[in-house]
Amino acid sequence: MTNFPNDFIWGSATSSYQIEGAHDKDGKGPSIWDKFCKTPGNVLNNDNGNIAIDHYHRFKEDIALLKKQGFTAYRFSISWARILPNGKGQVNEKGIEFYNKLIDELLANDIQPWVTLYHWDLPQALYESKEDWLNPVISDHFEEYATICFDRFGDRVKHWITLNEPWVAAILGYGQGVFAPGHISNSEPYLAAHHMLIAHAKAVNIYKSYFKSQHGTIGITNNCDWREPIDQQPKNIEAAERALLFFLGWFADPIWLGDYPQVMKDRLGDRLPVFTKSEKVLLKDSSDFFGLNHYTTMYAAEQDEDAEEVSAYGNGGLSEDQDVQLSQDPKWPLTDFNWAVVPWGCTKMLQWIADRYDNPNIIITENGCAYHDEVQNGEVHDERRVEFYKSYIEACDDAIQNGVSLKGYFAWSMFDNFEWASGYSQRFGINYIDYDTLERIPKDSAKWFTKIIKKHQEKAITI
Ligand code: PNW
Repeated sequence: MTNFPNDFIWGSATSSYQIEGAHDKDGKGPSIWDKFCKTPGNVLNNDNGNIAIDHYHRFKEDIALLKKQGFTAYRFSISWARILPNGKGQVNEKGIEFYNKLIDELLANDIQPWVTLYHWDLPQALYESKEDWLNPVISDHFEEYATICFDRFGDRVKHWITLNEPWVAAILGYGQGVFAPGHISNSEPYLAAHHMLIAHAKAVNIYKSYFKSQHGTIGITNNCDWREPIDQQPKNIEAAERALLFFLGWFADPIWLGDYPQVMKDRLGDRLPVFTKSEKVLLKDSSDFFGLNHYTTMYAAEQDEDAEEVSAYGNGGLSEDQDVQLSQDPKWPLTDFNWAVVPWGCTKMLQWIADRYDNPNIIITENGCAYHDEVQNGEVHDERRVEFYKSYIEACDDAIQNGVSLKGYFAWSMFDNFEWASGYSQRFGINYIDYDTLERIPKDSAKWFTKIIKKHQEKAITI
């Protein structure tokens, strides 16, 4: 905790479909996740977000908990289909009202809202009319939706995130088919991602052109796990670098450096769309901060032609395009989601971003872990989660010590919630949810955060 600046942002995060419930209340239209969950087998135990943790009705209680636990920032996302049930056209005033109440309640409790516009719940209507991420027209619809949000909420919201993890939406949604809308393809992810980047840039352009007087900041959040070369052979060092470029460079290079990484152009040929000159201009420097979601680390090696295709874990992207073989070190402890706990990978990830993108202001917008918790006498002693957070926050401290401009950290997640294809089987929360009663039970990790935040605030006052 020695190197965190006094104005460091300590927050926790959620997303609309994972917590809100009220899936068809007050005029909300269905999203691609409402639809995806209806097909048996798509989600473990055929769970869905119909009720989730019923945050829609319990948001006041939830904000009281944020306040009590000391958080001064809260990241949540807006459900596009709650604001525009058809994805475009008629605005649903009841949806606006919900987010107005949420934002006002946060501000009344001195908690800064960090608002994500798109956390994967695309209005189903756009999908059905084939105006989803595969169609270039989607960037106009996103711009329209974003404009409504800036216009209606921007007087009070000063921190915007356009897209959450376009890598996941593209690869898991349009490549591997494990997330909505469930497509399997080796070209659609590159097209969908291209349109996501353009949509992001257009929304930022509107914000900078017409909402300057709101004096807010806007950026994008990408996810990336660290790729450590399995040994020091040049071909494996190169493989690890290539994996990072296919993971994060894919989205960050167009924004910070002006175009897709050369290695992606070389390997993908015409499966990788090309930006026009004006799109490049719009994209360049279109993020006020570098939003990063980081969870784990894997070893990378050049794909051995003879080796059997091993995918310990589905986050390699379209690995055949990269020729990278991923693996875990058996010595690394695993979370119950099988993601390895490797804090030094976080330090290296932050350093890599600082080096490649000229030391931008980074905000970790998600970091966390899933463990199978148990309630004992009304308490949840999640020691492993406390250890996880301790070690990753120390890793952040190390990065700052080395000169990385890390400005904020959001824990994923404030609550146990609907963990996408894993349904309710995985618990990422620092607050436990009893899914029978929907009672919120603070875990030891939440109490640990309260102490850390307090300590930090005291330090800031005495200096
Ligand atoms: C993120 N991967 O998802 C999301 O932003 C959250 O909504 C989610 O609950 C959290 O992390 C935990 O999963 C990811 O395969 C999903 O690399 C998959 C991957 C990464 C992040």
